[in-house]
Amino acid sequence: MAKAPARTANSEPATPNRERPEQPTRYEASKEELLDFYQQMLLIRRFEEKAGQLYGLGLIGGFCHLYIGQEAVAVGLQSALQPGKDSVITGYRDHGHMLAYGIDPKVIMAELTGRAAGISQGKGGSMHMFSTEHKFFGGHGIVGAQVSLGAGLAFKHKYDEDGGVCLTYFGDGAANQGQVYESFNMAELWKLPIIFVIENNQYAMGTSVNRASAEDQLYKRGESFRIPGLQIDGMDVLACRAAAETALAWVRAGKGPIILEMKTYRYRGHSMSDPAKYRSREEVQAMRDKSDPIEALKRELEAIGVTDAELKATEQAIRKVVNEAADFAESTPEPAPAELYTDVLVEKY
Ligand SMILES: Cc1ncc(C[n+]2csc(CCOP(=O)(O)OP(=O)(O)O)c2C)c(N)n1
Ligand SMILES: [Mg+2]
Repeated sequence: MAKAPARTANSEPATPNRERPEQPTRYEASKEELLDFYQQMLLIRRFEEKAGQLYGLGLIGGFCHLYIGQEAVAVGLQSALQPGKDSVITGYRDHGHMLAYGIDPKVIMAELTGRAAGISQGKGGSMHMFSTEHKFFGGHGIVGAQVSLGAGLAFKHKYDEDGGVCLTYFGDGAANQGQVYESFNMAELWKLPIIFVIENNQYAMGTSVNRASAEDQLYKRGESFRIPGLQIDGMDVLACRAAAETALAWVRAGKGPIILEMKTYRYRGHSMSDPAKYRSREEVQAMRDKSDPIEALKRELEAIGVTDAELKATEQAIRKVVNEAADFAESTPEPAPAELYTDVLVEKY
């Protein structure tokens, strides 16, 4: 592993990092890529709607945080990653990130309903899903904790010299957590290959970002650590993809971490048990009407000649996948009682 640059007391760092990445322009996607982005975002939307229904029916217990409205972020960013090489970690609002990674909707839905066939054997639920095979490291319920863990994953990439980059997602609320800044410091000091993705969906539970953040331009939060930041339209999947390209090029060139502030919006409450009284229906409706990432991409597809029939066929195919996932999640068995004592760490380490 490359050594950190030497520093002397009271001196400027040996490698001043004042270079700035250029603000990315929109990604120029082929028709196939546009269709792929559309399908992936629609899959997340319909999956989450179905999860909301199953929760309402009492088939999903515990917490359930839906990603509806934010689909462009996970799809745009993760489409630029190299599978099997790069890693991803996020908080509890994690179903969309898993779907964007191509993980089978059936095992995600079965985890939500607590079944043995679920991706965490039915013992993790909504907030604790992992797929080490896909280098997806959760799924974490402690706000901000995944940022430090993400720095650890990035350290591992650097230590192993495997060329991988860790995409570490966290929210606007988490951005005020102390350990985020300890992680920023270490990440820049050691030039770790990490992209800090702040999903600024405007709210942390019932608190708006402007009410909770002294500096609400969150892309600037790395300034005193010399970490550059970019503010990106998180409702535009092509802007998200372009941001990923810029950030990956920066990090893979060995320039250390970068922050992406993705301006996005969640349509549903914080979790399924949130009546969302802290904002007006009009605010949510205006976002849906003006900025919906899926509707915007649909218009682009129509403009390049994709027919109504093709779009309808896509919608039907996705509904089928989601219905099959839900049927599977309802019918596959729960873990056997003896499984209560497996997959539990009891040794000292
Ligand atoms: C350390 C810690 N403090 C508080 C909570 C309770 N909590 C759960 S989610 C949340 C809000 C986080 O909001 P944000 O980071 O914006 O993410 P979002 O839910 O919007 O995706 C809070 C305060 C927690 N889980 N962990
Ligand atoms: Mg938030």
